[in-house]
Amino acid sequence: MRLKFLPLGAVMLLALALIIFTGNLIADGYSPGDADGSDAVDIDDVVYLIDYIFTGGPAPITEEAGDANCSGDVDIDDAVYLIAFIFSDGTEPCAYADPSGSVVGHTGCKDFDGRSAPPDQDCMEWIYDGVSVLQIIHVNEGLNCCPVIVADIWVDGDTITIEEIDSLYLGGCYCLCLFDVDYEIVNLEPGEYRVKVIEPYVPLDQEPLEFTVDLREVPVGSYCVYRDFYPWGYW
Ligand SMILES: [Ca+2]
Ligand SMILES: [Ca+2]
Repeated sequence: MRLKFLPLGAVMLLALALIIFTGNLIADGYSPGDADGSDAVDIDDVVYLIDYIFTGGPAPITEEAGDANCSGDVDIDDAVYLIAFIFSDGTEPCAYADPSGSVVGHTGCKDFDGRSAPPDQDCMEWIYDGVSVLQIIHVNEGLNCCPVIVADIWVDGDTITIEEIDSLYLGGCYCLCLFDVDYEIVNLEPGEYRVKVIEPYVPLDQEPLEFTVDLREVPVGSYCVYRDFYPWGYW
């Protein structure tokens, strides 16, 4: 009843504020994983997603709310992700765990019979999946020719460092060789990164294999440095 006695301008202002407030809630009011829009991420969201995916139940309140793992679509992986989060202390919806890297494969000592990069090139080729996984191939990595191929890989802010370790200290041979080595870095957010490679057989006065790339704009690419000293360029 009191409202009746408010000046018309004040009433209109109040109404406008309510519209703006409610509009913002509709536009922005979702949380990743809160598929049913209850303001909580819990088992109900898992049930809701399963109902949507398998039995034609109602869709998540927004695509983003249902996409718990931020993969770009809503599927059973989101339900599995939520179950891990709720029951197994898994990662929060759309949060990135700490990035980490590892060696996932490598060639043997190369003989350059038809390979793309000639032996005087020291190259990094990369593919980013747009979400969290960066695959890097170090083409023509110089190492001991009887290697145990390992590397220390760490991500510090926007810098990715790959320190390749010379296995000679583990008992190698008296020769060097070129290899292609595959690395994988997971939980890496899209963004611009400085990639630094520390190579055991590149002297400090030589150009380092180091470059900057914005993975959002260049998810696939390569960067090479010319080398004319052993073990590069010797063929
Ligand atoms: Ca919910
Ligand atoms: Ca998803």
